[in-house]
Amino acid sequence: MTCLDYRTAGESHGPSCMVIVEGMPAGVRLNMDVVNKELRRRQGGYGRGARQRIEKDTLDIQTGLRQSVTIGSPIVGSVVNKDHRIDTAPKVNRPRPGHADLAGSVKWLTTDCRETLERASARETAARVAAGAIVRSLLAEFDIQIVGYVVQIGSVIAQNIDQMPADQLIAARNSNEVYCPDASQSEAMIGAIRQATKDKDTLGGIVEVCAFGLPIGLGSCWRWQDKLDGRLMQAVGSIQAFKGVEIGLGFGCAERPGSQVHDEIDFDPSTRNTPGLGFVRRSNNAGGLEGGMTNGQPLVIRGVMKPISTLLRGLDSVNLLSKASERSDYERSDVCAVPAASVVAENVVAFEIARVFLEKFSGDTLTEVRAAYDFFLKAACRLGTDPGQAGS
Ligand code: EPS
Repeated sequence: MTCLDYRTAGESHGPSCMVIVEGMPAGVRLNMDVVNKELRRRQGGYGRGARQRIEKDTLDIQTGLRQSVTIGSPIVGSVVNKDHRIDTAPKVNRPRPGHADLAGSVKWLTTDCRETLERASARETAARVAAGAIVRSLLAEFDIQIVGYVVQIGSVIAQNIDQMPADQLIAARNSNEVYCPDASQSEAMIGAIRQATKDKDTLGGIVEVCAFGLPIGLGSCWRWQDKLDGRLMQAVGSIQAFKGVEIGLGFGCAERPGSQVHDEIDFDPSTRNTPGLGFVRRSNNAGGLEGGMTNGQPLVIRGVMKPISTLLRGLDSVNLLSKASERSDYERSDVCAVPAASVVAENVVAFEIARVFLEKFSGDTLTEVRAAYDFFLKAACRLGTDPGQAGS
């Protein structure tokens, strides 16, 4: 059986962005509406550039399905780039500080940054979103909901979104153009992006992803490679332009004593038959992860995106041919892509969750995955009432 995994390929102005998803169990009905809706959301958000008026992203799936249902073989899909002009696009010799231009050009021994920027471009995130959105058809079978949204743009910070249930978060986030569940701050966020546009500048921010309905025990503390917190940090931290990731209280843990950090445990028998198995917490500073494993609380992860490195006003740089000091090249770009990044973060988190879910509840078919899941929940529910039960 193949472990769930995915690869992406494609250049920003090449013919298409490609994705290959391997290890999806057979028997999952793929909801293409979800996939294409996520791709559309990724293209949106206030602050996007002119490229998004050219592209109309949808996923064309070529393999792995029969009558819209997975057969267990690799799923290959592509998103067409309407702005396909990689062979004629101009050379870029003045690297943009903050972009992959300089490091990539030196690494691949070229003075034309285009060769690096085409693949380094955040256009690649269309394929990542497609991969995450594909596996959401599996997660939906187990009522796992994952919601990504914006919590900060520039210095404007969302308030009062803790404790919102999934459906409320989704509705609030969808009500404005910056994908922020705190509608009272969304206008100020839009205003900040408008000001950055006037200043020929760019803006970053913070996105948050919350996952609901996760059973206890996804991930592992046995090997560092299997710890779910580390795996999520790589997934989110590898999104283009991300510079930091935190889980739950994150860096806020540093200033508090343990008594104000750790989430004390209660038992509520009325929630015994939920994925949390009745174990409830008075807070969720751990962000749903302890020891690299899910603990039955909502999983909360945040990532910070730096401002886009292509500024209309340019930045001081060096011409790679002459070594003379010059302003960096301007490539058409976004002023703020934080709302789009929240969609990317949501879907890369979805993929990692599907991956650990199938590690624990593995099976070639959805039927077997469901049987493993049901068996585990039943056994976990009996914990403490069935002496000597471990693994038996
Ligand atoms: C990007 C530069 C811009 C963005 C692009 C990311 O591309 P272009 O120069 O073609 O306008 O639009 O993002 C996307 C194309 C996308 O679909 O997200 C960059 O340099 O990273």
